Amino acid sequence: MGINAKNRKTTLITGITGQDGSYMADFLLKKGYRVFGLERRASQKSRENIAHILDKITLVSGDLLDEASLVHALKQVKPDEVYNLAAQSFVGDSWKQPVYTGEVTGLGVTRMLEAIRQTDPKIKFYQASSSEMFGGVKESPQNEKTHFYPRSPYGVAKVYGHWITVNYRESYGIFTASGILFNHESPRRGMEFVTRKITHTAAQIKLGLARELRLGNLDARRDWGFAGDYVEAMWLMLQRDEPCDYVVGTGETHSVKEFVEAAFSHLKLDWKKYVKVDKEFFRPADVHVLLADARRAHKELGWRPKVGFRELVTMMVESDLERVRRGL
Ligand code: NDP
Ligand code: GDR
Repeated sequence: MGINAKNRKTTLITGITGQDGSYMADFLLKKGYRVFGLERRASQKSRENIAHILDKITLVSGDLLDEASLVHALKQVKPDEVYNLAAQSFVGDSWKQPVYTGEVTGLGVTRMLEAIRQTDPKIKFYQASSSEMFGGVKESPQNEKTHFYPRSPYGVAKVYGHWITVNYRESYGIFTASGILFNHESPRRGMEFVTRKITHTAAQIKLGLARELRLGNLDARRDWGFAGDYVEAMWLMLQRDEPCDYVVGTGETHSVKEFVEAAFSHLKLDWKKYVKVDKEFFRPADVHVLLADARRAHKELGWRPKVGFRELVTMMVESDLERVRRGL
């Protein structure tokens, strides 16, 4: 790698056990960083996404609900950069747990920023903001100037997290960047999100282990990219001379139905025979269409997505086919 120990940067990643946290850890290890990950207490650890790098990273205990634990983690790790990727990230559950979602996904950001301010305000901070903040979109495509109109308790909490990130930059001069990322997926995506639910169930159907796939709104449209591409954009935001906020997405939008068609046709299955629309999976208020205008990220970060829609679907279906075959 050619980086001597003195010049090695240190990072603390919250949400390291999740999809993005694990890809970020892979990416920063390749860049030569010392990687620490914040892990919350649980009787059963969820380390599947980081199993392949456990010997290369250090896990420290902490929780976005507990500011003292964050101060303690920062004092222990002494990071140059913090990537705040932890959240209650499932939009559907945010109506069932609205206060909890606000505590973790919203106020959790303030707890981390306060911990940074008190410990070492030179630490650079990345906040995982979301296209869900655009919600009932006011213009299309959406860029950094588009008005927010969140449509879920999750989206509302993310708007708070975004503005408190801007506020700590403006109030205290802390280097904070908010990445407004559109949906990004991968074989490490949680099973409850629609893309993974589709690819995993389609693989089970192909192998005779499931008979149907129950979904909600098939007409919802999303700008879906590959998570492995998006962590690079997060890192690039913290390497700028001046902190700024960026929209990150592919600039293409597809419906849930199109995702289903692509996944089933890759397995040579007729999706219409297996997919059932079920009221249980509709939301009290949905986001109907999202589409990124990521020109600022192209221009200032030199970032562009590498994996396209079809390639992403194929990658996820093939991975799930292999997993289901192995009985996972
Ligand atoms: P995941 O749901 O896969 O990961 C969430 C992570 O947060 C897990 O590691 C989880 O730990 C951790 N976590 C949850 N609650 C707490 C807590 N109270 N204290 C500490 N850690 C906690 O999310 P993604 O990787 O998909 O997303 C990463 C971030 O990006 C999230 O903030 C999400 O809201 C945001 N985002 C995601 C997008 C996407 O399309 N993926 C798009 C835009 C924004 P555990 O393993 O213990 O549950
Ligand atoms: P989203 O992702 O809400 O965009 O949030 P999700 O995959 O959950 O839903 C996308 C769209 O699909 C529709 N849908 C279903 N969704 C789920 N989960 N299950 C179903 O059975 C189903 N049927 C239809 C939904 O109604 C919705 O319109 C993700 C998360 O990663 C957030 O954390 C992140 O901020 C945003 O992406 C950008």
